Parts: sequence; C-alpha cells; structure tokens
Amino acid sequence: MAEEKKNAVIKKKKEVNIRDLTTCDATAQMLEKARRDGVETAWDRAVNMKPCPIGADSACCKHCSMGPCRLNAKDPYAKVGVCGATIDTIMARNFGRMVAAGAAAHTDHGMSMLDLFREVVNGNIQDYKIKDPIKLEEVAQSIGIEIEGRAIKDIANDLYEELERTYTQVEGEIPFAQRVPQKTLETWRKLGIVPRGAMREIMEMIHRTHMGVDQHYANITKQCSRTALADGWGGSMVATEISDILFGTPSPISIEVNMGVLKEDHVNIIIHGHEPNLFESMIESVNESTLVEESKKAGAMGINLVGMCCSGAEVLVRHGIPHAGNFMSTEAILVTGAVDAMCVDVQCIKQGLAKVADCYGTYLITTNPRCHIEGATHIEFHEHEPKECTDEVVIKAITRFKNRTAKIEIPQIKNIGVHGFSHEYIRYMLGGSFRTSYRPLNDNIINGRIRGVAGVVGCTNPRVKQDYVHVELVKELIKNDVLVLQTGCSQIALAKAGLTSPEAAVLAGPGLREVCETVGMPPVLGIGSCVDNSRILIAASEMVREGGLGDSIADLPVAGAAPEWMSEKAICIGQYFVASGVYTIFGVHFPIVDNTKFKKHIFEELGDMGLGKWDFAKDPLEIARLMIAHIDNRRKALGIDKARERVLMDMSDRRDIDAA
Ligand code: SF4
Ligand code: MSK
Repeated sequence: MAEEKKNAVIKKKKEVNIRDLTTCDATAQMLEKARRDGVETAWDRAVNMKPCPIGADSACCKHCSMGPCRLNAKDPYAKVGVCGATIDTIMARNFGRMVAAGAAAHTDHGMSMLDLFREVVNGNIQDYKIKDPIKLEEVAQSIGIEIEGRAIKDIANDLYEELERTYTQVEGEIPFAQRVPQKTLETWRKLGIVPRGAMREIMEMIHRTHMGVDQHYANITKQCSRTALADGWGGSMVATEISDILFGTPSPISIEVNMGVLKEDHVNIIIHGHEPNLFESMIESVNESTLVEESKKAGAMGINLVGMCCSGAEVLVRHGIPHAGNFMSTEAILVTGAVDAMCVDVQCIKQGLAKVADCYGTYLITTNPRCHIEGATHIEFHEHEPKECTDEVVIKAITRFKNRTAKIEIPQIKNIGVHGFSHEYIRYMLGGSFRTSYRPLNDNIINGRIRGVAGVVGCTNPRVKQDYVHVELVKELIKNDVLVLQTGCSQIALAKAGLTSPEAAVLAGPGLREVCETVGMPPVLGIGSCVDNSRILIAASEMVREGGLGDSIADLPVAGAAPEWMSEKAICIGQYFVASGVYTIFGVHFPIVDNTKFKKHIFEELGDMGLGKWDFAKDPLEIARLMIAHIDNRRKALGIDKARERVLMDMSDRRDIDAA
C-alpha cells in the first residue's frame, strides 16, 4: 500500500480485542487484516469516540442560538433551557426529529419507486416492466380500485393516482389506511393520528419541533405517531408493494451469505444501499455478453455480483444473488482486497468507506444525486437509461481487476439459508393451495404450538458486539416457540448463524418445531429489507382479520425488537410499530432520561391508550424475557393461555385411554 494512501492509518489509540467487537468470523478475520494493514474502520473510531453522555440521553437541545442547552440527566427537572423548555419537551422534540428523518428516508425512497412505476406504466421507461400483474391487481383491490375486466395499464394508472396521495395529500387519510384493522383505525381516529400525506406529516413534525412551537411532550408524541405511520403504512408500504409489482414478489429461495461469496478469480462487484432499481439494472449489465467477454480478456473467469446491507436483502429474495454481509461488515469486506467496485445509492453508506476503498484501490462509486461522497467516483444513475451507469460501473471494475495490486485474502466462510417469505407466501405456505389464508397460523397460535410472533429487525452497531444480540435473542425466542420474522441487517446476522435454514427447526421449542417440520420452513423467516417491515404490518393485519386473536393489532400475541439499532429510520420504524399496537423493545441505548414524564408516556401511557409501547434492554436474554412476557400477557387477555398448558400425551397416556 503506497505511503501516501495511509491516510486511514490508526494512530496510537485504544485497541480492543477483535473477538469483543464481532461474532462474525469473516468480519473478525478482516479486522485482523485491517490492523496489520494499518487501516481504520468504524470499530476503531467507536472505541476512540466516547459518546457524549448528555447527547446520548437526548438531554440537550440546539434548536436555536440561545443555546445549545444541556440539561442534567441525573436531576432532569433541576434546570430548563434558556427558552424555558423542559427535559420532556427537549427529549420529545429530539425524538420527533429522528422520526421525521427516518420517515423522510423511507418515503423519499418510496416516492422514487412510485416515479419509476409511473414512467414504466406510461411507456417512458422501457428497461423495466410490470413483472407481477397479479400483485398489481391485489394491491389495487385492497384500496378499492375496480379490477374486473379492466386492462392492466388502466388499473396501473389508477393505482399510481391513488398511491401518489400517500405523499402529496393535505387532508383525509392515506390510501393504505384502508388495510388497517377497523379497531386499530378507530383508535387512530380517536387520537387524531391517521396520516394525511407523508409530506405534510414530515413538514408538520419539523415545524412543531422548531423553537417556540409545540411544547407539550404528549402532543409532540402524537405527531411522532402520525409521521411514523405515514412511513409504515405509507412511504415504506408503497416502496415494498411497487417494488414487488415491478421486480417480482419474493418467494422462498436458497441463497449463500457471508464474505466467502467473493471469488478471487472473478471481477467482484458489490451493491450496497437500498434502491432495487440500481441492482436490477446491474444484474442486466453483469450478464451483458460483451462485458463478460471484456472481463475474460482481462484475465477473469467472469463477473461476480453480490449484495450487502438492504440492497442485498432486496435482491437476494428475488434473484438468489449472494449476500456478503450486513451494515457493520461493509468496510471490513473492502479489506479483502478482492472487491473491484462497491456501488452505492442511498442510506447507511458510511463515509469511512471512501478511505478504506482508497487503501485497496477499490472503486467506491456513488450513483444517486442525493448521495455524493468526497473521494468517491460519481456515476449518476438515470432510470430512463439505467444501463449507461451500470455498464460503466462494470467497465471500471474490470479495469481495477486488470490492475489489482492489493494482497487478496477472502475469508472462506459461506452459509446457506432460505429467504423470501413475503406476507403473501406465508399465507400460502401455511395454508396450502386449498386453504390459502392465515387460518393455520392463527390456529397454531390459539392451540399453543406457536406461542406468538416476533419481528426482530434493524441494524448492527459498533457499540455492541456485531450480530451477538440478534442471534442470541432469536435463539431464545424460537426455543420458546415464538415464530420470528426478520428484515434488514438482522436477517443477515441470523443467516450467517445458520438459523434461516429449515434444519434450524431443531433449535425451536417442540410446538414451533412441529409446525416448521410439517411445512418445511425455518423457524426464522427472512422477509426483506428494512423498508419491508411494512410486510410485518400487513401480516399482523391479516392475523387480526382472520379472527380468534382479538380485534386490533394491539390484541395480538406479537412483539418487536431492534436490538442493535443505530439509524433514525430504526426509531421511525419503532414508532410506527408502537403506534400500530406492537410492544417494541430496543437495545444498545435509548435516547431518553429515566424518571421523566416523556419516558413514562412512551414506555407506559401509549399502551393504555390502545397503542403499543416502547421498552429498552441490552441483554438478549432479558429482551427475550420481556417479549415473551408480553406475548404471554396477550395470550392471557385473549383467554388462550390455557392451550399452552396442555400436556403432550406419551405412550402410557395413550394406553390409559385405550384401556378406558
Ligand atoms: Fe435552548 Fe430553548 Fe434554544 Fe433549545 S430552543 S437551544 S432549549 S433556548
Ligand atoms: S440497511 S437502517 S443498517 S437495517 Fe436497511 Fe441495515 Fe439498519 Fe441500514
């Protein structure tokens, strides 16, 4: 590595044992190499960047230049800000701004998908087409659009017009509010939190958190719910549904994960980010015969395309493209020296990637007008001519392959898992073609084979050992007969641990194991990227509609967790789960001060209002205990707790019956 490139060299700073940083063997191997190579990663920066304790607890405000004002978390009511803002106002406003940022990220992504859909439908874009017309009809029907005897193009035009309201509408209710169970919707109406349109809610959230506007924590929290719901039942749901319509609805597929999916003798290209259209076009480009030929002329055996983070989670289920790792492995994989180009779009792209890429001569290529990175190569992606960008990325990657100088070391670790459980497929899988419905799932919950359902989602974070909390939490849940649905980086943590394969059923409790073995499914169902958390909302609504488990989402024996979260999107996701009625627990650190009114409000009072509520714990077994306690509590309220106490009959019981 050239001396001048060692701008990422670690100065004499604190170092910790790599085994305390990650449970991912491949990432650990690359962190060892990074140390030998003198290359810095987020883990090194985290160790040497002590979080500001006041900021971590959300006890400071910099919303105007009379401040910044710092309050005392140990004695939260001893001081107020210069303007008089209390700790509750300050924390609620900070929380509201995180929700707004998270909602903006997902809804802007959803709007891009909807723009693409419009251009495909009106014929202005030829490179993509409607791949799943059945899903198009189902989505249209779910929001009251007539489909009988109509042409797909006409239905699609109507669907576009309707879904555009998700973003631009200023009064009324967003279209997918029609999918919300009636009692949940009535609660929202009573509380005044049904989203009107995402743009309006996000704008109002930012307005109300400006200095001198909303200064009651409970009223600010209402707008947090309304904004977050505009994401979960709005922007994110549109993104998921339109992506399925354009690129295909996922169904189970066996895929390889981990860094061993890189191939030393191939041109390796990684796609990292969130937008499936970039990846879809890249698939076309890497299969372009002239480019494959070029790669061979450069001495490669071919072109190897792999995904990371949520981009990877989107396409692995649609195309079986291998996945190389989650958020905290994106710098580490560049240390292999085997990556010829990492191509990124939006969200969760660490700026630190640019320096690591530079150290190994890898092209870091930004493609989205919203996301440029100093030091990266920018090749803009245009949906009208998508291959202009992706072909150029491939050409750059081939050039780098030809001129590789970095020493290559690829961890030889690959895991196989089955992913792609859309809510449609769960319905089909459990019900079969004669009984396609959520009835079998509900019945198995009622009879106690399945104790409840957990959504375990979210990021990885250098403040906790990578993947450890996800994996230990999920193991404990399935051991206790809780079926786990997963998205985003959490899903990849479990895939690397081998828990997304049907064979993992042996780790489940007897009831869940019986169901998994009957159906041939894993006890952990990977359902997509972080934007696809909306699939969990739809599954929950279907469970309510199917009957027998209460009238609202808040009645269901379900719980959610993001045990290694880091992003504002995660906070927004948490809030839309809570507002939808789900008990939701976060790990790492919660940005809140104990013994405050705001904490009591979101950790307790929201539940009393018919919504879900927040909770916090760090230890995976403690998180599992709290989730199971909530599930059991719901079972008791539904009067189905007795079913779990049934005694399984052994042979002597049967003999007694026969003798009687
Ligand atoms: Fe301080 Fe109030 Fe200004 Fe915030 S808005 S910085 S609490 S004076
Ligand atoms: S990518 S938001 S680190 S899940 Fe969706 Fe992963 Fe969290 Fe980003």
